Amino acid sequence: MDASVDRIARPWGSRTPYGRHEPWPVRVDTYLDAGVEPEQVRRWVQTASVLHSDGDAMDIAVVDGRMAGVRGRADDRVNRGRLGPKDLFGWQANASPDRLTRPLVRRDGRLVECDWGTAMERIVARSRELLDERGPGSIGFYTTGQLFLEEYYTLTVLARAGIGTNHLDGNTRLCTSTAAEALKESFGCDGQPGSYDDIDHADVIALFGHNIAETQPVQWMRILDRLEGGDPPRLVCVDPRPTPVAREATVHLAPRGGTNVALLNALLHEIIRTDRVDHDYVATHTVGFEELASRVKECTPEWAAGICDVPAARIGEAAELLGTADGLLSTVLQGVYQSHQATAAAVQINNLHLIRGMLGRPGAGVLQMNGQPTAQNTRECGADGDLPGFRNWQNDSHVADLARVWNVDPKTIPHYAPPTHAMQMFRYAEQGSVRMLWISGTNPAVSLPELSRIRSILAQDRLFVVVQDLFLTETAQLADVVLPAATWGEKTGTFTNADRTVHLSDKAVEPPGEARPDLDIFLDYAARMGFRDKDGGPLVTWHDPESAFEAWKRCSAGRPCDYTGLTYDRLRGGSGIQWPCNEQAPDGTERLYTDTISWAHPDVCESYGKDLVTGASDDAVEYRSLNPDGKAMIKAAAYLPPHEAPDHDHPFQLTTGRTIYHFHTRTKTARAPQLNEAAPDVWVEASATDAAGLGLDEGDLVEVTTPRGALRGRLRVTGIRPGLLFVPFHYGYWDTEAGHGPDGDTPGRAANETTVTDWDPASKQPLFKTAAAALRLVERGGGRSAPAPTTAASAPSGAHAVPATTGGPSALVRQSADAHRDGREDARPSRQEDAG
Ligand SMILES: Nc1nc2c(c(=O)[nH]1)N[C@H]1C(S)=C(S)[C@@H](COP(=O)(O)OP(=O)(O)OC[C@H]3O[C@@H](n4cnc5c(=O)[nH]c(N)nc54)[C@H](O)[C@@H]3O)O[C@H]1N2
Ligand SMILES: Nc1nc2c(c(=O)[nH]1)N[C@H]1C(S)=C(S)[C@@H](COP(=O)(O)OP(=O)(O)OC[C@H]3O[C@@H](n4cnc5c(=O)[nH]c(N)nc54)[C@H](O)[C@@H]3O)O[C@H]1N2
Ligand SMILES: [Mo]
Repeated sequence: MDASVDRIARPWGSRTPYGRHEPWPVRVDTYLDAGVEPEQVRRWVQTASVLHSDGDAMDIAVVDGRMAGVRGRADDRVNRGRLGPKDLFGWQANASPDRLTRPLVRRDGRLVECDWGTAMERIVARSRELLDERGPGSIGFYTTGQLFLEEYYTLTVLARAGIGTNHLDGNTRLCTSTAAEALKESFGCDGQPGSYDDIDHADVIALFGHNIAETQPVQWMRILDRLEGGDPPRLVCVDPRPTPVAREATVHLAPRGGTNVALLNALLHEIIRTDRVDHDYVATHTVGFEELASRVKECTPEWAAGICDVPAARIGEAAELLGTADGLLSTVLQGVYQSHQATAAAVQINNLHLIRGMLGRPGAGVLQMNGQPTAQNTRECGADGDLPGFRNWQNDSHVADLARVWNVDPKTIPHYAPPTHAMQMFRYAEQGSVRMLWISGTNPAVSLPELSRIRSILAQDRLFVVVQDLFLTETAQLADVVLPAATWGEKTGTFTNADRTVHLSDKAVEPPGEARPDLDIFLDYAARMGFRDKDGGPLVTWHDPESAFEAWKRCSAGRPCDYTGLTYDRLRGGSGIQWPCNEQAPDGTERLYTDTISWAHPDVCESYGKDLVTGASDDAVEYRSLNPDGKAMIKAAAYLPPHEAPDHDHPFQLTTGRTIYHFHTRTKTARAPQLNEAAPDVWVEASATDAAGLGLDEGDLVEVTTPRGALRGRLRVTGIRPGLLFVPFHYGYWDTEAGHGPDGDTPGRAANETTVTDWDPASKQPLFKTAAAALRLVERGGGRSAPAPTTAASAPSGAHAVPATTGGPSALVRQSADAHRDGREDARPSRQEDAG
């Protein structure tokens, strides 16, 4: 297998087939800068990818104090040496010449450089002033799914117990708040039941609104390898676009946008009708089956076919596969989470597993996926507003326990109401009750819905905006203070992937200029603010990543996400380890719920649940009467149509999402040449039928308009379902010629100019996947093609000859079957002490 492969042209590399229940073979992917030979690399520094939630373990090659490449870690349970295109090339952004190197403060309307003392004192002065004049509710923190565990935990402590605000959330709200909510609704507590190893054992893998080929390419390699091996799994794909997953699927359902609940109810109907129910499992481990059975009684495939515009026979075929699988693995992501019935739909997938008894054994699992690399930590550390360690804000004994850990009075920790979700925090800023917003590691001026509104909120004089980032992003340009952060590769910390695998990420190189790790910035702020515990000692008692990790371990003790068995040393050298990891499970825990639904008991559960239609929180009494013994909860939901339906003026549905080569608002991937060139600008996907109907062709410049706004891009004709348009949301404004957003009458290119301010009632996740839109020609393409990749879901379907996406010599990546080539031995363990 030793070969060099153009990993832009062939994103998944070559195959290492394996059979069911066999171990996934190793394939080590290595990419080094031109001119650097493996022998020259003296230091390989251990880490994992921060460009998706897979946790692909890798080593950074360091040559002369600079990053010179990356190599997958053969010993890691997650990727066995493989890396995806973003993992391979994205690190180059770290050394981009336009990194922020000094703090900036706004003076006379302009951002000017200053020293750290000046910037921090300005933030401290404003914080004190607001605390005195308006109280803690005037300060909000909006963070990310991309920092490290130690940083989130510190931020949570200072925001909740230091400032005492309820306004703390992450962009995980836009990302996987529905994953968390669906797990709480079904199992009483967040925490991923399944394991990536289930891919090795499943005979049916069902992907719901999840383009895993592009968004977690290494796990897709694993599925592709199984498809070429003995006893391959059959795939069910629910996605309106012709993704690579759809192309490999035995059954592909391409529903009308926003109709997941109707489709799922029909699948549940069929499984119950054909009695593919595991009645023993249902009786022993669940409550609520009867209600589900009666709710879906009328939801026949024919009924759903009318709503979803999918043939009833195809729904029947999918139900047959799901109903007869002996090892069913389901994965769920944004096609489900970013819609109006997000939690209701995600919960139906949990129901499917519960009624079929498909949990807690190899090959039988559900992955309510994460998106961002460290989103799991945002959630477990409470930087999404929940209480740390999956504690229940409505349970006084949980609040008291947290107060004990922090040595504060329970009253100091706001728990009078649900935490403020991000969309609400921006609303408060718009209305003027939030007067300071500290934004770390996220770019809301591109990633939140309805950007004209977000820009106007952030630009208000009365709102003091702090932005902590690597670059002068669209958001940073609107800030009052900009703090230059050190990032992955330049700082040490841990993070946890979607299947609970904890990885250590060591510092490889020095950050540029005066940039500082986010942890140091938060610690500095806590010290300057003089936050105290109830005995007058410092509230934040740690001073570096490892001491922060130790503090977090104390907070996690006895909770589902128990880290007490982990240390930095244990995480160095070998594979990542799955939590809970403690005395009972010293090597970590592959799957949850192997015996019982352990965290749903009323005394221990993280949440008493919510009404899936209104989002209202249930209380302890309701929960106890529904679920006195702490079983899994089967919650039924009726289908409700999307809030915005196509009409005469806006005849299309519009959905937005990702391509394999770019990450979010592209602050990193646009600065990696191979990735940037593979998809340099925005495009608009439409079906051949719709293009022909409007007389449009590949490469035409088109305008997409919704009631909120418009964008322009070139047309790509694909096999997307007729009636639906797709726009990638990666393209903001910082790297356009103008360098700023849409001006006057000329629409911009950001997808979120068009999206709607609306969210799922239970998870509060905004709706990025359904809107009604119009499409029109602006200018003929004249033989040009859209700047969209040809390798994945945006592959052209028309007769038009479109040049294939390739990377050329600079995208050649070495693949090796031998884990111990390339001086691998030298790298273990790769310790931080070697730095120098
Ligand atoms: N290359 C790349 N990888 C990434 C990221 C990235 O930016 N780029 N981001 C990471 C993050 S943070 C996240 S959250 C994940 C997201 O990963 P995914 O959820 O896989 O990505 P999306 O493209 O947002 O959406 C997935 C699919 O949902 C489908 N869809 C749209 N509407 C519907 C619907 O109504 N029903 C159904 N069933 N499907 C629908 C779309 O056609 C799309 O193919 O990716 C992670 N990985
Ligand atoms: N239309 C539409 N909109 C969407 C989505 C969609 O599918 N469609 N998906 C949503 C989803 S799932 C997500 S996750 C969001 C993502 O949206 P964002 O979080 O806004 O996207 P990023 O570009 O990843 O922004 C992260 C920022 O953090 C900075 N950064 C990176 N590492 C560090 C670090 O170590 N420290 C600090 N301080 N900063 C750092 C980066 O430079 C970048 O500016 O977008 C959401 N918006
Ligand atoms: Mo995400």
